[in-house]
Amino acid sequence: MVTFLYISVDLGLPPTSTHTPTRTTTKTSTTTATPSTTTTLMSDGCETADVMLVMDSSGGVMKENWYKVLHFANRIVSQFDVSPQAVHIGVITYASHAEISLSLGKHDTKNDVSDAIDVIPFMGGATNTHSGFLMMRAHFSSIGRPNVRKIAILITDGQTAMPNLAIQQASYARSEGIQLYVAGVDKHFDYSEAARMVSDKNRIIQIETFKDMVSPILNYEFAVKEKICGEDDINTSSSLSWSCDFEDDAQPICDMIQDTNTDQFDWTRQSGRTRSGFTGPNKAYTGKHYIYIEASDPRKSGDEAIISLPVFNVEGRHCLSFAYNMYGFHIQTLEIRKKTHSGSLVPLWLLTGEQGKAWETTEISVSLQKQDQIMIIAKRGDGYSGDIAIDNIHINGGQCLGEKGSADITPTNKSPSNLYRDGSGFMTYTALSVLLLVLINFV
Ligand SMILES: [Ca+2]
Ligand SMILES: [Ca+2]
Repeated sequence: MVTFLYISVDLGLPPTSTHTPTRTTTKTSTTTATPSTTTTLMSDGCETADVMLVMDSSGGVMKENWYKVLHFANRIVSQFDVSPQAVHIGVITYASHAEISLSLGKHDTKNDVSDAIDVIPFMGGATNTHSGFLMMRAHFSSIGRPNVRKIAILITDGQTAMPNLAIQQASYARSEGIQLYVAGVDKHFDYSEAARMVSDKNRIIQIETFKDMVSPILNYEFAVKEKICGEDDINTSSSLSWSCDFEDDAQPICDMIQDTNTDQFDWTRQSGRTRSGFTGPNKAYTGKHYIYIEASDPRKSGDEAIISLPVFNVEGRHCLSFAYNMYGFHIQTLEIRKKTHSGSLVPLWLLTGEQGKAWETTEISVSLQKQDQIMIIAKRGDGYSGDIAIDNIHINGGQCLGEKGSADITPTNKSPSNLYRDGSGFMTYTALSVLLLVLINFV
């Protein structure tokens, strides 16, 4: 029997306004104290929230990794106060098509949610991330609680089948007040695509391998929680202002600390180019000196060098920025982690593979508790052409500059209106998807 149901979702129409109720607006409202109706509803806190996990179950993930994805999903759930009054959890699973694996708020306790997640079957098929997003938006719209923060976390290994559609759906989701985060795993994860889905690159969590996702040492679920819930410490920070440009001969690595226990080698201070050709920078980013990992003999694949910033004993939101050079055939990984007072490792940032000949810069939002320490880890790849360098490290109290001014990134290839103008087929496609969703879920 086919029942006709009307879902009041704007499933295809382009947002009418270019201004969307995102965290940027919220921040403005907290500082200027002129909240509009929309912004007051969008609390950055995590006590009450509707959280949807959107999980990629495509063939690329592979069945043997699926249980790791489920385990990771449960580790994320463990970070929230699941109850009827506080946090509701829902799960969308997708591959060629999307399914509601767990209705938002269906279960009242973490244990029940966890049991439901444990038995979600692997799908296999194409990576139609846009279908997952479409279903997520429809689900939020139909049973999301009004006036409650809406959070969607995409867990994917990347390579979306139709990137433009996925980016467009992400943009619609954001315009509907859904705060989107992406946890990307494995080497095929497309960072630049994810960056176009989220409003701020700090909402991307990169995970090197499926194994790391469930590592007993690395706590990616803390990183996810920090990115989502740390937003409520946005107005707390310190007057910390620390930097190191490696120029002082008396204190060549400032007060940074080389690891001597858990890694295989040390960072080297250098001026000019590095020892091997076709890898490493030609000169420092600032001044004459920088530090780098020398990938030549005797280094082996997987060797790590860890250097830490001092313990600053400060609390709240801080911004870490630095320049990095990752040039060479065998470039492996540069990573930033936070070691907490309890010894837990929280991954904050990760970059894998060659990034070009030039120095690049980045800034990372970091939420600090007293005793927390920031670690910089470089891993050597499969050959000598893998020198990784850093320079001009800064950490300051407060938000990152990019965050302060960040607006949602609109899709750059095609604006939604353009897609409509030149793609009548897309309209049909969207309409069909909606009909399909209605039939699959409500009949
Ligand atoms: Ca060392
Ligand atoms: Ca320098």
